[in-house]
Amino acid sequence: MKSPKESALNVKGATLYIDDIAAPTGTLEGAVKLSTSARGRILSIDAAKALELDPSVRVITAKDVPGQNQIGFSVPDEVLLPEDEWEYWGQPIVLCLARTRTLARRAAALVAVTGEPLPAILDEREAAKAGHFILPSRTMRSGDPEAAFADCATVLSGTVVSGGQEHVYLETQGAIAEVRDGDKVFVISGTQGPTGVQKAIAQSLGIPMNRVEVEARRLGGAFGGKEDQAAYWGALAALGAWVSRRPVRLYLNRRDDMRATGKRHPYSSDYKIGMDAEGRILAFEADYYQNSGCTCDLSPAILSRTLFHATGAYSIPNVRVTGHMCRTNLPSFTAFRGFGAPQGFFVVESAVQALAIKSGLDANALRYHNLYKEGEITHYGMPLVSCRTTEAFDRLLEKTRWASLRDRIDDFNAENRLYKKGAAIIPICFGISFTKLLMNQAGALVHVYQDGSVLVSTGAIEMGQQVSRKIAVAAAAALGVGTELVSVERTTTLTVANTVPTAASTGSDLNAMAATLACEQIKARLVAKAASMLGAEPGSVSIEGGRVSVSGEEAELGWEALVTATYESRVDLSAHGFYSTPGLFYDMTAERGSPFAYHVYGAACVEATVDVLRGSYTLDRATIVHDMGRSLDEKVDIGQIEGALAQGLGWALLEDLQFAGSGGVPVPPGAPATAGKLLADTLSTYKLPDIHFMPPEVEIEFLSERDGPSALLRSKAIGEPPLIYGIAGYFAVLDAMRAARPRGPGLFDLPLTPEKVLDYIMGVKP
Ligand code: LUZ
Ligand code: MOS
Repeated sequence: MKSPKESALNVKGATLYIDDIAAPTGTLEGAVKLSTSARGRILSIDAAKALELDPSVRVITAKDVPGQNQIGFSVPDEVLLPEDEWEYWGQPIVLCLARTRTLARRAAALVAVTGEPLPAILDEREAAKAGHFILPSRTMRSGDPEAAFADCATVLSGTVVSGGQEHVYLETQGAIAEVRDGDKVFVISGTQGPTGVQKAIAQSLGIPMNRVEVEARRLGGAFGGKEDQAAYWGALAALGAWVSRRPVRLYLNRRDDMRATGKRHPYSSDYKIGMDAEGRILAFEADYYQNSGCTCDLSPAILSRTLFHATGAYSIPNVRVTGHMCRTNLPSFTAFRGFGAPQGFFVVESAVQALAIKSGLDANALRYHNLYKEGEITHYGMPLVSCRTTEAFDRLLEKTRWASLRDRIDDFNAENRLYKKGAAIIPICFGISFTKLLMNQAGALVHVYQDGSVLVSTGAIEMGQQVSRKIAVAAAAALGVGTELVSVERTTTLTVANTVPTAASTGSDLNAMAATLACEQIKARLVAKAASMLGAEPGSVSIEGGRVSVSGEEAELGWEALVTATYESRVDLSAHGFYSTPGLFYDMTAERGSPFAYHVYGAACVEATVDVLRGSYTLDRATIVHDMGRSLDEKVDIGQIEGALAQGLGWALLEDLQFAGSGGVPVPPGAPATAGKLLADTLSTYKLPDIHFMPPEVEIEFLSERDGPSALLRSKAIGEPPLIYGIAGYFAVLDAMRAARPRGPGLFDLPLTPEKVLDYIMGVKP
């Protein structure tokens, strides 16, 4: 199989990103002035010094917004530029433009903002106590947990904490905006969702959407960070262009990006779990305190994914789970690969681990014993069809030779005092579809040109995940030609309208299906033409591999000749395809329904070694058994699993997102202005997983194909589910450090940094 075209071009540096695109003559570069305290009221903005710097300097404030100074769509709580108050450390207050980026940055530094400090809340529990919620809390329940707890032999409760995570997309946020023909706006945006950017621009400039074109060529990674939040930067660039009547490029440097933009939501959660004497988990309750940050953004959708995945891959008959969206004075937390599911998984896995510690049962046995089985119904009322958790777990036990691995680890730990080993298996069950019903739709536009070459446009954004490769595979299969004939175009609101973001792992599921539906229309016309040319019944004509056959016999008619003949007989060689995922429904009042097209299953084992004196650790091996249906491109899918594992391990173990002064108590007006400031805000201080951190051996096996619900050509979504495997890293390190200090308490506070490991081993109270 040929290597994916996009990645080859990327490696050669032939693909262009926002900062590489040659901007039109006269382009102004943008820079933002960020707030430097957690909350305050603007008293004055003095631009005099900035304007003296260079004649090209423009300083744009909230007063310059011609339409609504509002881009929040679920809840109108997100201003483009603040009129009155700023709500977090690092919020853009003004936009500066100048002929070079350096001048723009210097101008931003020279704008003097004076403000009156206001009290701020950084911590989600404090926000909850103060009643600061984005929206009312939400509960899902099934069975009767209270009654069930009374029947349990073991019941325990505890608290679980998980930190946020910076996206560290390779390409930071940015956009290039231009006013065309006096009243139209054209924007090249680094976004996962061009329609959202288009809407935000139309709303803030006060013009209809048909005068705004948004194009997204490709992104240097996004990971959820550009699902909603790219709209902000696109709208800000458009505002700059609208006001200055000059093209504007806004491209953030890493530090501004890390300070100003949202990240994965930190959570703090309370759980209660109970099991019977046989180790069957009977009841589970949890309250999730989501730190939503200062605006709504995608927080409700993320919270719903947490609640849907509250029981992980476990069948628990009695459940009550409640999520709280706590409004705080931190950047608005947002989508990040996994979208609330990792946070939910970590809570239930911590609860199961705590049960094992308390009861003395083997954690792995406890996990295995409680896996979802075929046909079982989730706490939101959806039966699991073709459920493969046990199959994946069994195969993993076999592949890792678990019993002897456990023995080897125990022997090693008995013989070594300075190093301890550990291992853990985490199963996954991940629902595929946007949790918001209306978002499960996609469109595509396909042209077959006279020479037989094919052009496909969809709403899918290429961000390194090779979605264009998958769409090419699907379109080629639908038309009956080789993939080399298919070119997948950049995404623009001009060719496909009203698109949803490329997100929720559904990019290829939805868009490749829309492209397929368009291709099928064109193919039917080609088949009809071939039938008339060959004097055959249309039903007997097939096109495959670029060859036309009648009743299985190859005809003297190739693809190119057929296309040309069809064109010459004045038949349309273009088609629009539209797909909406069938069979989805959900009753928000009853919290019951079938919100997902299907689930992805799998299991991962991670092995780790802890250095007892230092608290540092190495990851020795990861073994993954993953259900992905029939892969549309195995190399791409393996790459996606490896990348997701790295991000999951980074979140679980390494990436320490901390804000100054967030140790709980509210920040009074007189507090040091550093409160709320992101501590590690550059790549030299924010520690990321790298090749040395990753296990030297990562083995991935796919479960064989099986009938059951899936996406097109029996494939399954790949983007997010494998990120959950990173949690196995947490429990592997926990297992090893508990070998060093067996009677210590459970510790469920992610990321499990070496500092925490050492404190645990030394018995230092957290
Ligand atoms: N985005 C969204 C997502 O709007 N809804 C979802 O359910 C979702 N899931 C994962 C990632 N992004
Ligand atoms: Mo997302 S977390 O943009 O799928």
